[in-house]
Amino acid sequence: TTEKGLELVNRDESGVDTAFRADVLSGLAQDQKAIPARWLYDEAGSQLFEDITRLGEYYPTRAETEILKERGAEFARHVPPGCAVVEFGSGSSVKTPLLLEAIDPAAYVPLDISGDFLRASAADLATKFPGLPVYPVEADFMREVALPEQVADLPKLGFFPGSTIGNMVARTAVDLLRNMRATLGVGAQLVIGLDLIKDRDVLLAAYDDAAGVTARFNRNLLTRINRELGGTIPEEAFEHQALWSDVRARVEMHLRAVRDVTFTVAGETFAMKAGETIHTENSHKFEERTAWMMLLAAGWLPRADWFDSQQRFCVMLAEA
Ligand code: AVJ
Repeated sequence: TTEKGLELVNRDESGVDTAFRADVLSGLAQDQKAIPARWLYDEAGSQLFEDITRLGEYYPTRAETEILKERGAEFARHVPPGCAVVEFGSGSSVKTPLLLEAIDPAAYVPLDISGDFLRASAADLATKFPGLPVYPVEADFMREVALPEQVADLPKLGFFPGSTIGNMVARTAVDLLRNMRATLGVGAQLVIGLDLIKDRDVLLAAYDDAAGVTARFNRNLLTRINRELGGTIPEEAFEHQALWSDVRARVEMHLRAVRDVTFTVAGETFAMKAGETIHTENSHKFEERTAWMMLLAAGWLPRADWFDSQQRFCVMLAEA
């Protein structure tokens, strides 16, 4: 175990992230090859995702920001005064201030597994809201997290924007929502952003933009594998693919081999036929009623929801 900032990453004697290697090797050994989406976000990948949020085709960030900006006063009416906002993830420099301004909380508690992101965004928030106590917690929020004792007696408001829940299959999403309830406690509220099912061409364009930024984001995973795991994947033999699965209500990202390929990763050999893919990300889309069902299944009672002016995105408020 070595320390990268405060973030604990397990590395072997040659410096390889052992969790990354295990996920890649087991993912490539499957019939339908698949690598968990979290590995898309190395430094280059995180920068490319930032670039994605500014693309004309990528509407979710703008739609959610519109809701947080325009409807803040309405959230505030549902939220008790002097609460602690607990954000699942380090927070974005745009969305988090919008929520904090709207509800004027007594404390802000960002939770993130990456100590580096956590400290950077906590410092940024502390400058923007000089009087607001900020208590960052480095933790895996997929599990129940012990909150700092300074917020023990405050009402809790969970914040989970960005339709990040859409990255998870139903079982994982419900497990997370249940654990959020355990973390926040009975009586807590949750503000959660969800992207909505819409015209297929609009969805696909958001994940396959004309400038090719999403393609670079997806293909960067191959670069990362080659660099960090000593891979020999011929990157030019793979193309970005975004597809809509109607039955699963999700956009899937894949890396598709355009010809037969053989390569090695961490000493193991893999072969793919032309047309075969590596599945790299799911982005589930919701309807109001499927979102309510998911929240109810996890023990959350939906109280209100808000949509952007074009009905592309939804922010829901639920109570534990
Ligand atoms: C950050 C997971 C919400 O699924 O829309 C954007 C990631 N992937 N373009 C999403 C992403 C490709 C994004 N989330």
